[in-house]
Amino acid sequence: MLWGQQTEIEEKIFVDLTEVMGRTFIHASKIKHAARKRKHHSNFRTLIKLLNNDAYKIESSKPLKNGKLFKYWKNRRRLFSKIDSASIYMTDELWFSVTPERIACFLANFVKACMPNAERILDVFCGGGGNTIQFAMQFPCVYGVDYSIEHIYCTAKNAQSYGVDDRIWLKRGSWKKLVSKQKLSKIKYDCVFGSPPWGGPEYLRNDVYDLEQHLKPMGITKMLKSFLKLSPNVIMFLPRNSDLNQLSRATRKVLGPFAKCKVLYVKENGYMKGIFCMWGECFFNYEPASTENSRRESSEKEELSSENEELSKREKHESTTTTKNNTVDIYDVNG
Ligand code: MGP
Repeated sequence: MLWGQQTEIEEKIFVDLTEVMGRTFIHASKIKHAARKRKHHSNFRTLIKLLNNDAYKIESSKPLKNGKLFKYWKNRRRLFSKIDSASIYMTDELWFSVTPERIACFLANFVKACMPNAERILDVFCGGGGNTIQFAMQFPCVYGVDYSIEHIYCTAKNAQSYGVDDRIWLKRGSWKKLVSKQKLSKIKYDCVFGSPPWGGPEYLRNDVYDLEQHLKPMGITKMLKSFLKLSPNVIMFLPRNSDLNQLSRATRKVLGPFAKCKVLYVKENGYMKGIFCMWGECFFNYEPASTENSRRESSEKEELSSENEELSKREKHESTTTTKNNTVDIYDVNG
């Protein structure tokens, strides 16, 4: 076959593939072009405005006007380490909901270790791209979905700043609708991840977070069911005070009486930030505990009980619900 012919065929395959994905997702590096092409749609007109105004760009040295966000702004370098050196874009909501970079990086590395041959990851609530970007550092195709066009815009811009926009495809849409209309099922995802809205910083108002009532856009049972429609390997980032009994019940209801959910408690700088809940054989079979890790884990557990009585109560509660199956681990992303 002549070189010219071969190129033509390869190009055709590439065009066909991008058309299939183009109908559902837009490539993060071509967001401007995609917005112009679809300008008859109001969401894309908004996107054009955001792009033209360079909206939501953070000036790292300028404190935010909204005083309630001050504590998040103070920790801005933990959210995006490039915030001083590159352009980072955030809405008010993203300040409190974006996954801090080290935590997102830890998760992406963990998933890579569990699934070294994985290629396609779906990030269901991509927000400002905290997780999407770190997944894209490890995997060739990362798909990000969000109900907000502003979030899609922020993810694309932040991904450009991290140099991974060529590995990211984005889609705006309500998760409920996308799942019920089977809009995402054409692609075979190796893993589906979601860090859903917890209801804002008030999520800590009650000692125990109700995963059926307060998680958006649906309770944990429905959410798990919807994720599993797209992949057998599912991960969610949930509040540190999540009701683990509800987690167990949801797991059994959706996957059967002997199903397991692995829970990783994640700390950053010694502070508990949230839990990663994992469903899927590959996450159970992964054996992270070198002797040093085990020692660190147990000393962290001790530190926890002396630090905070409520947390220590939850630890006991965890033991009864999940450590039976050796499925609760604690990691401090700072090592
Ligand atoms: P936090 O508990 O509001 O902050 O969020 P912090 O610094 O632990 O506050 P303190 O009051 O304990 O001092 C901790 C982390 O949880 C954030 O960095 C986000 O990654 C995550 N997070 C918080 N909220 C309110 C949400 C949310 O609504 N959705 C998602 N997906 N993540 C959230």
